[in-house]
Amino acid sequence: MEIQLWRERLLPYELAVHELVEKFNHLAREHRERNLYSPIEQVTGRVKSVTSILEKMQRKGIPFEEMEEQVEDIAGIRIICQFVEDIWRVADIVAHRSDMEIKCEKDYIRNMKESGYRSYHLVIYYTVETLNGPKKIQAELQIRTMAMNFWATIEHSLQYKYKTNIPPHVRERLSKAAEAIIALDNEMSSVRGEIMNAQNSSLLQRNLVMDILGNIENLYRKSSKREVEKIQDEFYRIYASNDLMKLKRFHQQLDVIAEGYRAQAVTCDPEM
Ligand code: 0O2
Repeated sequence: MEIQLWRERLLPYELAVHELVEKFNHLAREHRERNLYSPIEQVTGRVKSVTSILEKMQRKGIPFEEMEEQVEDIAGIRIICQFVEDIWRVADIVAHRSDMEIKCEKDYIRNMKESGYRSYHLVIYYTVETLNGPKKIQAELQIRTMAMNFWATIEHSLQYKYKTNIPPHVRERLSKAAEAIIALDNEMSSVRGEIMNAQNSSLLQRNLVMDILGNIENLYRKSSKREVEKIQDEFYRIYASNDLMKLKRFHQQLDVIAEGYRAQAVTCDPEM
């Protein structure tokens, strides 16, 4: 295939990767905006290189006409989670979406690969809009924990260095490291509840502080400097006390004050 044709062929995959990364990042943002723990920690994506596609087709004896159906990971999205439980939540979210249709799953978590590789893969159908109309393509979602990703990244780079012949003593070390990763993930899962509570509180605190600062900034424009300084001092005092309940109450009170000024501004607006 000529290079120009490759580019044309891969263009919808580039669009799909771009859109999917944005959609999963948006999901994480939506959780945070609602003060909810996000099962998605990080999202990356890539379109498989032409060399890598050719290598896979050669290795699996895939003819050109079947490339798009049989090479399932031309568009690849990697979703990194904190805990193993988050992986199943992400999979569930994908299963319930109307813009992604699951073709198949490859569960290398319950069925670890011989190499020690662990990750949960979903091959999905996803439609992108192109100049020639809608095009349904495949994308591979690799969903894994940070610990699994750490192992896979190192092992992948060793595969490049040694090709298929990773020396037995390195293999053995990798295998031991894979066991340590399982133990680490299990350990983290056992304290997941506590970690999530702590993360939720700090998220809530962050959003409250951002809201409060926004309100104080607005009040600067509409109320007297002395009054705002008093409010600001009160905020610093409550913030320093590290008491989330007090911060919540202060946030509510400030909202009422700010609302009053907004109402005043509306009724006094000469444009009205
Ligand atoms: P890339 O783009 O460099 O990551 P396969 O026969 O395993 O090549 P298959 O059956 O089509 O491929 O799908 P599978 O097994 O789900 O693997 C697809 C991708 O999963 C691989 O892409 C890797 O990213 C990852 N993967 C699978 N097995 C391993 C493993 O043992 N170690 C690591 N580090 N990653 C693995 P590619 O094709 O390698 O390309």
